[in-house]
Amino acid sequence: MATSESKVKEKPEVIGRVTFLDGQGELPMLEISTAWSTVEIYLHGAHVTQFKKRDEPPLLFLSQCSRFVEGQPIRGGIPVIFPWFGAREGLAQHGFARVKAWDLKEFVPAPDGSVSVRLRLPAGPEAAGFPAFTADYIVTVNQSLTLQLVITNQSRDAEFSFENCLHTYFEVADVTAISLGGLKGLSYLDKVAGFVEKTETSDALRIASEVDRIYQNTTGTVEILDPRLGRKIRVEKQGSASTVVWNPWIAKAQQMSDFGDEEYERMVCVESGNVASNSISLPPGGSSTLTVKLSSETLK
Ligand code: TA6
Repeated sequence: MATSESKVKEKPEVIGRVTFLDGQGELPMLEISTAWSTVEIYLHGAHVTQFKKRDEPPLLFLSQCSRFVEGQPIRGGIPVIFPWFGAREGLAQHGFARVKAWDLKEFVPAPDGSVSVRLRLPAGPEAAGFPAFTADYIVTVNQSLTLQLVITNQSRDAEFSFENCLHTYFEVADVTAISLGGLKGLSYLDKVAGFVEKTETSDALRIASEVDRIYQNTTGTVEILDPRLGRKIRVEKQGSASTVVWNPWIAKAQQMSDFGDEEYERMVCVESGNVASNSISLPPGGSSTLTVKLSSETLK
C-alpha cells in the first residue's frame, strides 16, 4: 500500500518539455521545463545560464552586465572551458568552446520526467592545430542538473592533449557568509600569489578577499553552505581531477567590463575539470567523460 502511494507521488505532474526561444542578444536558446525545475541553455557556448528548482531561488549566478554577442563569452552560468584553461599565448583565454555556437543533436524526454539534450561542438578553423576530435555536451535536467562533456580523439595516430572545465558560477546571498567544504588537505596552486603551491587547511573555506585557486588531484564533492539563503549546494563529479575556486573580489570586479562592481558579493565559482598538471592526454580513438552533478537542499 505504502509503496504504491509513494510511487504515485513520485510521478511527475509535468512531462518534461523543451522550448526554442530567442534569448538575450537574440541568440538561440532552449528552455527546458520539468516537474521539478527549469533550465536555460544557449547554443552559443553550449552555455547553461540558469537552473532553477520550483521552490528555490536560482542556483546559478548570471551577471547583469554579461554580453550576449557572438564571439564573446557569457559572464555567469556554466561556461564550457575547452580545449585549454586559462591563458594561452596569442589565443583567447579559456579556449574556443565557450564562444562557438554548438549544434543541437537531440533531446530526449525520459519516462521518469527528466529531459536530456545533447549538443556538439561544430568543426571549425580554431581546431586546426589539434588532432581530429569530437566534443559532445549532454545536459540532463530533473531535481538536479547533470552535465557531461565527452571528448573523443578521432585521430588514427596522434595523441590529443587538452584541458577542460565546467566553470560554474553559483548564486549566493553574501559571499562573506558562505563556507566551502570538501577541500581540506588538498594541494592547490594559488593564482593570486603567482601560482605558488599551498595546502588547504580549512574544513570550511571562507572568502574575504580575492580567491583564485586550482585544487589538484581531487575527485571529491564540494559543498557550498549558504546560511543567509538557507541553502546547501553539492557539486559532485566524476572524470575530474581538478577543482577551481574563484571570486574576483573588489578590484578585479571593477576591471571586468562585463561584471558589475558589486556582483562579486553574490557569486562564487566552484569549477570542475582537468587543468594544469591534471590535463588529459587521449590516445587515438580514446574518449574521456567529465560529469558534474549539481544539487541543492533547503536548510531547515
Ligand atoms: O577559473 C578562474 C579564472 O581562470 C580566473 O583566473 C579568472 O580571471 C576567471 O577564470 C574568469 O576568466 P574570464 O576569461 O572568463 O574572464
